[in-house]
Amino acid sequence: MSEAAQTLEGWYALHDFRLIDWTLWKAADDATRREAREELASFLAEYQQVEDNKKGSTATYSIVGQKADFVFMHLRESLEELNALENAFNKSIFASFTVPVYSYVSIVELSSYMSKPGEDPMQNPEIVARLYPTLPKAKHICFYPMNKRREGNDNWYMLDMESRKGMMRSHGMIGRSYAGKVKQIITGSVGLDDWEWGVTLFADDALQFKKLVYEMRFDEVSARYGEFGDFYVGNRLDQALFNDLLRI
Ligand code: 76R
Repeated sequence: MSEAAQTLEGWYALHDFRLIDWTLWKAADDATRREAREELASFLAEYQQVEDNKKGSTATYSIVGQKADFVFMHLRESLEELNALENAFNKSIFASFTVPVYSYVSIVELSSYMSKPGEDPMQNPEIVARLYPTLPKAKHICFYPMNKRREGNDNWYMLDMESRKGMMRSHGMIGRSYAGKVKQIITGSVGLDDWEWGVTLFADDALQFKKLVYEMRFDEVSARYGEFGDFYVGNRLDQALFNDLLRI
């Protein structure tokens, strides 16, 4: 058996993608729409408070294209909290104008491929900050799930540790060349959802998503072993922009 990579886990993550039923929303009377918006605003304020208290983080983005209209990406301390959050939202008036279209359950993950031997990672504030991140207020988000291939001669999980480390080093070097342009949050989902990882990228310039993902396609770990699900890309929705989106 090959040696499993050690992983560190932080907050649990829920990516909750929704469509808005515009026909229903437009048909609703003004009072219902107002109530729905006020309730939504109080949810967003509550999420902000959790973030201010460093008990989690929530990012809200509109999604471009027909796969969804918006996404909540929630990070919280437990699966129970994530479940409570989605249930509370589902009971809201605004939620009755939305249709859930995709969700992803995972946990913030750092793997040990690049870690320094002998160091206690939890004593390193940079690592702790990456496990419990406040999601960036970047203009754009890009999310997609992925696997590492397990087929024939291309089986990531049969490779020895040294080969995997070498490939992950090369992967990390490409990633680092995008420092300051793209922020990545890798969430692990083996045993939690249908794919092995969720990749969430944040950037102020959406073109950098294309540049980074394209460059990585030529790197062995992605070229040979990467399998990818659907991509979702979007624009940041703060309270005011969410309000604009819902204006009829
Ligand atoms: O954590 C670190 O910074 C160390 C280096 C590193 C690891 C261990 C790293 C760096 N990644 C790691 C792990 Mn990554 N990453 C992806 C994708 O589209 C594709 O081809 C792949 C999707 C992107 C775009 C990306 C970006 N990374 C992983 C893992 C877990 C693998 C495992 O455990 O087997 C996956 C699935 C994955 C996928 N990676 C970086 C980036 C970027 C931008 C960096 C640099 C981060 C930085 O230095 O701040």
